[in-house]
Amino acid sequence: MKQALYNQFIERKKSGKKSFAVLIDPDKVDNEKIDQLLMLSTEAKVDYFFVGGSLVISSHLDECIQQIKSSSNIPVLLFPGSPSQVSKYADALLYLSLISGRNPELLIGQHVISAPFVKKSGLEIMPTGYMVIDGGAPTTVSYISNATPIPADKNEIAMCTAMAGEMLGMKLIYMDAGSGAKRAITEHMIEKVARHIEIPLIIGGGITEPEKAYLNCKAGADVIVVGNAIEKDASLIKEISNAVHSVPVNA
Ligand code: 1GP
Repeated sequence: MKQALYNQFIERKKSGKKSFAVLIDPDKVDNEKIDQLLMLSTEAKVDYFFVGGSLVISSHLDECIQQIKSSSNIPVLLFPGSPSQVSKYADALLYLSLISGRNPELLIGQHVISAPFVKKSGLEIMPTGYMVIDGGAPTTVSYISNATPIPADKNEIAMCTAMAGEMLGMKLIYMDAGSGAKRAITEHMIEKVARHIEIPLIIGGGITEPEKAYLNCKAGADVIVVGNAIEKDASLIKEISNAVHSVPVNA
């Protein structure tokens, strides 16, 4: 199995380097917008593109990724809302299991159905324990997943869920307050989880300011994901990227 990008995640974690991922939802961007995001992201030294969304109604996932790959070297990781969002043009797949929920379909059911197709894609597979944290309002992910999010102040539940995910063999933990969350995940929760796992920790959902991204990293996040805020104001790419990359390596 391919492991190049995951090895990079591990190397970066070991050296204390924080990463910034721009989330692109193919439903929300046209060709012109993709070009603008590519230009700004390259300039700002963005580390990864995450591509996907809870719905992805349109059928231009492949074209969207091809466009990104044709003019940028930034790795593209699929962040799929469903098994239909697998594209061989990406570099890797965040192979999500919703470990914070109790919906068997999203823990293992859909994986079983799509396994031959996913394997055939040739993508680098990154087993990811996906945890939805209450962000103050129902988000698309909480509705679609039909699973109760972890309450925002239940740090111990988040910690134990992430620990269980790691011991079950997950290679990454992704804690998500959901796209456009009213409240991003607290630093307390991030700190608690980060202290109890060794695998890289991805944090996203409702991050709208560089300061918040910085504090999240200081609390233990290894990768910060921002989508919604950037769709509204693309100049944030540079500001958030600078903030994430300015975190001291021993933080
Ligand atoms: C959502 O974590 C991502 O799944 C990013 O959230 O769109 O709120 O930045 P935002």
